[in-house]
Amino acid sequence: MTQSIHPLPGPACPVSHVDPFSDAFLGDPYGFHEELRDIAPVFWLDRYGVYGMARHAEVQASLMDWETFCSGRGAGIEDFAKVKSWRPPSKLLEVDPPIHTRTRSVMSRILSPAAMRQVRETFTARAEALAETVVAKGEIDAIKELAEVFPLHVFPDAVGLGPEGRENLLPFGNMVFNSFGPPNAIFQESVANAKPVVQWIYDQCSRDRLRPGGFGSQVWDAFDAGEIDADEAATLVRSMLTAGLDTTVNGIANAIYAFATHPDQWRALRDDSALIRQSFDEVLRWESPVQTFFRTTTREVEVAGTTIPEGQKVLLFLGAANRDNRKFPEPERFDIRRRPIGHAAFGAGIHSCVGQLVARLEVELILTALLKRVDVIELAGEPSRKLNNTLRCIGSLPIRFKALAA
Ligand code: OVV
Repeated sequence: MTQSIHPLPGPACPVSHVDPFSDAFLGDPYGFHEELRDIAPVFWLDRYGVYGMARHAEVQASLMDWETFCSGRGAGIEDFAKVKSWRPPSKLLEVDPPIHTRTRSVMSRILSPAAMRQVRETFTARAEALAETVVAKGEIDAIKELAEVFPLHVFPDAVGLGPEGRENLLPFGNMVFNSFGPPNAIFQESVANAKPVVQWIYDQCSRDRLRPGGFGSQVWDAFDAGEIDADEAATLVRSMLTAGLDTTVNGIANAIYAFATHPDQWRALRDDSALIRQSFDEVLRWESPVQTFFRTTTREVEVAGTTIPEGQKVLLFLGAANRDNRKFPEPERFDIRRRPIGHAAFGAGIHSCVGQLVARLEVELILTALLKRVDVIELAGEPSRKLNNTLRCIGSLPIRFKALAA
């Protein structure tokens, strides 16, 4: 319905008039995803003048080929080669090798398996205490009282922030994730909401604000060691504060939503708690918190028969790739026994999520703590959506816990 073959000269691929940043698309993307996957492996989104890919094979291949599909010209819709970034670019997300190789190695060391073992005990105690509280309440808004509470407690503590001002973190992240899309009303509103908090975020990135030994302070240790410069250090701390909260809040929210709407899957998890970790991969596949990222072509490249010129923005639909039946049979089924190897929710290749061990730990511990106490999770009302240009967010999620017999 929204496709036509573009008359030459123009992109040598089918054209879609779909607006992937419209309220309709963001509110319920899955029908649109199917349409985009079915058009062709590569299509042109004429609303924005960008290419798109929504099938798993092409999304995955493009993520892996960082030399052709670069990040240094921005992971959003704007090409940094043509327009100046609205914020100082990330030294992690929005750079290519060789800079990226250096900054990435610092971040992956700080967020390594060994680091997770160090924070695990503290995170566990907080997950247990929170689960105790919310299960005792019985009925909660799982966004405000659970999904936001846990990451906002444990992650800023681990980074080493002070106790004040943490309410600034979510509006800031929400704004940045909106900024990867066009400057639509969703973005504008989030900018208005985040205006008062931007300076606070930047202030937290300096060394004297960060508790010695925390993740943030360890970034500054890499500065001392001469691995990165001071600007890179501050910006890497900013990356933690930008990418580490809204993502995990929605990862937890989507997990609760998935289990509340699939009682058989919660039962399956209760029967076999060894499935906890892999069940989060299925949550990520089924409702990917990060739905899209852009890349920019560094050269003319042929993809599945379509020639994309140099300097083109390409929108990669991670969430659509994760529901591609060419890769995952019956993709709309949430099934924790599936091993969704190769899902694209954390990206792939050199830019694959560097914080994913933190996200995995947080969700594992929350699910473990709930599993001990909860017989049934169910919706206690209609959830509402919160629209974001990049993230799949839930605004409110009324949940009822039926406690296990003591
Ligand atoms: C993956 C991600 C999302 C948002 C911001 C950043 C990274 C950053 O590095 O600033």
